[in-house]
Amino acid sequence: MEKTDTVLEEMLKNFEEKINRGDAIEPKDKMPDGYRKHLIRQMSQHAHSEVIGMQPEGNWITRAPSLRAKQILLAKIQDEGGHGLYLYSAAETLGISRSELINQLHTGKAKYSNIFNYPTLNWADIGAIGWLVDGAAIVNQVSLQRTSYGPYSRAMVRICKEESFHQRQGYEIMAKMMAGTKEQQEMAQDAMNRWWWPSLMMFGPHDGDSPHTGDAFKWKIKRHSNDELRHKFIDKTVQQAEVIGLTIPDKDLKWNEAKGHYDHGAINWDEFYRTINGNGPCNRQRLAHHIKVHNEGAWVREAAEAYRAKKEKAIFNN
Ligand code: FAQ
Repeated sequence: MEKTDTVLEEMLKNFEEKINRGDAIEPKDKMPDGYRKHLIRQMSQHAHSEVIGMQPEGNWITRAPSLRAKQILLAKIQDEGGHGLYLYSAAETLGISRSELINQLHTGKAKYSNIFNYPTLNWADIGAIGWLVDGAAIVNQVSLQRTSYGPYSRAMVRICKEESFHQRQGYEIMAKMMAGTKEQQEMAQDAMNRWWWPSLMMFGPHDGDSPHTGDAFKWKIKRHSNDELRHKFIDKTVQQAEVIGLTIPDKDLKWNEAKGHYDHGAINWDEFYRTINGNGPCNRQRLAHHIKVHNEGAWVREAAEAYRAKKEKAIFNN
């Protein structure tokens, strides 16, 4: 056996022992290339989702119905930008640069969540995003707090705290509209009808059709499967909808006593794959906007880099 093979085997053994003990893997630890690539893919897609997700909500900042609502929405969108930054920084610890991550987004190599390719047509959509989209994101991210990669899991702890505020502000908007006029109630129900199914798609394909789940479980990146988390989200959301008088747009939704959760109707996977492969209602608009703003911001990055280089020179010359 070659010496390099022995070193590699030893490295793999140490890594697997750590994973099996439930220890966190840290940036300077040796890790298999597959683990590193898997994380870069997932974490970068997660970061891109946070940042692209600012667009549908940003569309309503100037039209928020009150100063209070505008302040809350501004704070929420700013939080999402911050989440993107934590996640990009965490992904960079795996040895990829921010500019490469952004390049992968712009060239279509990296995905972002299906959900942000739908339009926000009225104020009720802002309620639906907070309640359903952030609600789904929390279920997924609470599980990821125990993911095996240290920087990712620590980012999740902080992000989850902020997401629960986001979910409540969305639910408050929906509850207010449901306590309002008939037109407001209809707007809220219409938003619910449009956002429900894409929110269920956020959890990814069914377990049997999810190519990455096997490795994700083996490496403890995922702690729960796509379907387990989807069910968790449905079970808690059905009750919240009932409290404020909204109807879940699924005639096949039924409590399953034996399984201890709701069974749901068929998800339109053609729509899901069409959307994540670039052909949803707003994909081109979302990406074009990101590219435009990124290019317009080049001077800010250049100025920040020049400032950093100047500081570094001053420190080393002293
Ligand atoms: N959208 O084998 P799997 C938020 C892709 S944050 C697009 O099951 P995996 C906060 C998947 O990438 C929301 N693509 O994959 C907010 C793969 O394609 P690839 C983002 C999806 O990774 C709120 C293929 O399908 N959260 O909302 C989606 O094991 C409001 C096969 O799938 C995260 O990213 C999808 N929904 O499981 C911000 C959480 N689902 O890469 C602003 C972290 C699957 O081979 C406003 N991510 N695909 O080309 C995860 O937990 C996982 O990556 C899953 C997918 C569960 C999303």
